Amino acid sequence: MNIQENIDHLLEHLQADLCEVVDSQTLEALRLRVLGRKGEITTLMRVLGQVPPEERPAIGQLINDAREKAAGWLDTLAMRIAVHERTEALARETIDVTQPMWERRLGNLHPINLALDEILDVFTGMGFEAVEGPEVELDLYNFELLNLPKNHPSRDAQDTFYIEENIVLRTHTSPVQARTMLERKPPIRIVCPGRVYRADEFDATHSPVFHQLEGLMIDEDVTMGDLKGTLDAFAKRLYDPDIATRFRPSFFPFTEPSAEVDLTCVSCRGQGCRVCKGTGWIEVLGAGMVNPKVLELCGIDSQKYSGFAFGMGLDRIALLRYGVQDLRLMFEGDMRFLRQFR
Ligand code: 2U9
Repeated sequence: MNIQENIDHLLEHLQADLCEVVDSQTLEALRLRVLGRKGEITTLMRVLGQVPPEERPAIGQLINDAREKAAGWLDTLAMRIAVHERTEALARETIDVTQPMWERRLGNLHPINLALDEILDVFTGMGFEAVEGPEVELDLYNFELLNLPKNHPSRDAQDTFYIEENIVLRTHTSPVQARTMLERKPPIRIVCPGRVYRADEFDATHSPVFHQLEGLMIDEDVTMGDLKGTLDAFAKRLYDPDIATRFRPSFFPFTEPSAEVDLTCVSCRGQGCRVCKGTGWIEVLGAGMVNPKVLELCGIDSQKYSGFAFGMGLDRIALLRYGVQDLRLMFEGDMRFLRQFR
């Protein structure tokens, strides 16, 4: 084969191979095979040394022409492939802004805290301040100052968890009020939410750990009428203006007189239903005028000041609010249950 034939063959071969190229990588391999340092055209140039000197310029020109032709073809195809690859990449990277977002795993408040927040809103709106205190409490604050001396029969009813002889898990949030009375001077207007403990059975309506919110107001001339008005306004603001309150006589060592407080059944509006066992009323609160003995024990002059106090179980209110039948669901931490309260 003479050199011209070699060149023709090389170019034909290259044309055929260029037809098969689909991406920039294969094209780059082909460019190296033909134009690279050890490529086909460079190899041809080396043959030039064996050619008689008078023929060299012409043959050199042939090889140069072939190189330029090959380079031109390779460059043209390189440009086309680059455009094609860019178009494909853009199509692949297109974002469909109408696609739904990934679900964001945000947490939510526990139903008891949701109920508490609503209740706190009502009381803070009436000028009460929320105050918290320790869950591990001295016997003194949990019992003694609240007119529950040692061996008082009411202590048995509270099934206390003892840590030590004089240290208990608080059985109510009342010690927070006792501490506040010892620390501050009247007027006092506070609500005390928190976790409390009693050695109770764990069933659909009882738990050894539960939640209370208690309130205390102390000033000159505070009366049972103020208590009734406050709880009535509370019930109407929390639920609805047609919810009423009903006081029934009761007994607590820390209040005198004492009352159990019913609200119009929020489920049937007083018509009678399963929730209120047909009575039209639900028992939600306990309340009373602070026993003067408790005022004195907590350093407040019972001649000058009087006060009212009340207490409610937040768990029961949350159950009623969300139509949950079993208290245990509130404490099991089952995410399928808890995620419903968003
Ligand atoms: C002080 C003085 C008085 C707080 C009160 C109640 C009535 C009451 C219950 C409601 C449902 C407990 O969770 S429950 O079982 N509470 O009936 N609590 S008066 O009286 C106080 C508190 C502190 C210094």
